[in-house]
Amino acid sequence: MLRNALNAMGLSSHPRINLDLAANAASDALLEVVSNPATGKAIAAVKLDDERSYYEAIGRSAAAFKRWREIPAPVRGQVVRAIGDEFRKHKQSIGAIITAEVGKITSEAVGEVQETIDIADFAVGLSRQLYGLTMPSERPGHAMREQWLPLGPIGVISAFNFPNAVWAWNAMLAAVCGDTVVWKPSLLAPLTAIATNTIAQRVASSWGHEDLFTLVIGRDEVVGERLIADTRLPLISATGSCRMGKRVGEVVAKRLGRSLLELGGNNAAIVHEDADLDLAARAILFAAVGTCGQRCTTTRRLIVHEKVVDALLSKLVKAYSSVRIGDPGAEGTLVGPLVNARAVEGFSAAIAAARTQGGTVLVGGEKDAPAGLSGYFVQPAIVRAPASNKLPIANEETFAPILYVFTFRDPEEAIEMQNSVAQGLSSAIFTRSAALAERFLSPAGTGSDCGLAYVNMGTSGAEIGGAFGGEKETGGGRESGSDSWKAYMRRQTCSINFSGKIELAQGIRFE
Ligand code: UN1
Repeated sequence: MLRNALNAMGLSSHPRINLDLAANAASDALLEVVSNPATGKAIAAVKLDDERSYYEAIGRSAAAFKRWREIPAPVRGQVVRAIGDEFRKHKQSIGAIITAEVGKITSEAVGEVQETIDIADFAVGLSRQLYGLTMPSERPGHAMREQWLPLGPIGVISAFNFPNAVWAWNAMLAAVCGDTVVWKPSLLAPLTAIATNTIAQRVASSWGHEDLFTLVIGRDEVVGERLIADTRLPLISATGSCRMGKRVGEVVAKRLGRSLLELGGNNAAIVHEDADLDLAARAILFAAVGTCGQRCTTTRRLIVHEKVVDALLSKLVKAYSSVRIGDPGAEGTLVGPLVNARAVEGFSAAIAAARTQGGTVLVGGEKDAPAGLSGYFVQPAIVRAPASNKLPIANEETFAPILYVFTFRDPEEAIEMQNSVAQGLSSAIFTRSAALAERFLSPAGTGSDCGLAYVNMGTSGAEIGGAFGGEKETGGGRESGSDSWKAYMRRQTCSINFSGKIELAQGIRFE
């Protein structure tokens, strides 16, 4: 499957990928063995960057930036349009690599590539809309405006769980903004990164633009730490854990660079007494177990009105019991494996902690490899908090399918519980009441404290058109749609004196 997908994209003999050496590559420090999470078996070895190749890569990207910024933005948009078309062509093949490498089920893997195509389309339109403002000057015979200029080579750090689309959120916008991109992907998903970057750069090269998209793959000590400290990169956009984001934020701030952080979430859905429970159960199921609970937007906490908690839970437990867990590449599978053994350990440790803290596991919670598979499978779990509503483990983001259930009586209490965690990425409310929904979205900022707030929808599955990201320990950055592009440009305020006289602002006389 992997070989076929690479062949279909003309990548079977890529110098970084070795499909035969997988088994004995572990001893070479500059080779990373990639495993299939569904089988636990090695599927490829990937060549890593060392210090020298890292420096060269950034140098090439910095040189390419100087050429690329001279290309008018709408013409840059045409290159991005061609890149989007190429991803359309290879959607299934890239999806197959994502499935093989991180265990995402086919429809979600292909859906991720669709997200890349969507953001490419968005970026093409944007390439004619990088609008600045004009503003009236207080001085006669003066004009004022602001313009947005290319920023530089941009460093992008991405996580394993969206190994294709998160790069695209950054790279497609950066490209129309006149920036080049240096990408450090997760070491758990280098094959997707190689395929993705090669496809994009192949198109750019065919338009005469070398080194727009550069890949640096390596260990944190060799590549990651250098990248975040590198003053040649004015912006580092990082998606991943809060722990990683704190390190990136600290190092980039020290050199007074810019960082755009999209970090962990501990997302809750509030279900009111008047909610459509069938609709809520369906939405929550996807949000909680989709991608095997490994989205930053996964629903991790349910806050349910005490009058409907039993009814909702019985629907959910039934749905959880019938969800097909298995080979992520097989039709009908809804839940694939976790990404690696460490993730399984994290899952089991959280379930054990929940039990110790008085939680009741209503369904799932076991390690469980389906017949014929030896990978990192678990049964998605629902854990009911004790009557005290206290379950400290629920304050942590365990990157696995565990849904903690709390109850409330008073709608204000529900919002307070929803906002009580350290992260602030995504949130949802299920209700038929316009008043309760609007209260949740209150313009005073007293509702959800998250970057994403949904009504009658699960917490995951954002469209690319909106700005994506969150507050508090989620890092504050916004990627993807809306005006996120501004992060990839520098703003210049221009004042022009055409009066033939010198006039000072604020009425100052200096004669
Ligand atoms: C992530 O998990 O890092 O909203 C990104 C969603 C997807 C993106 C998730 N569009 O669930």
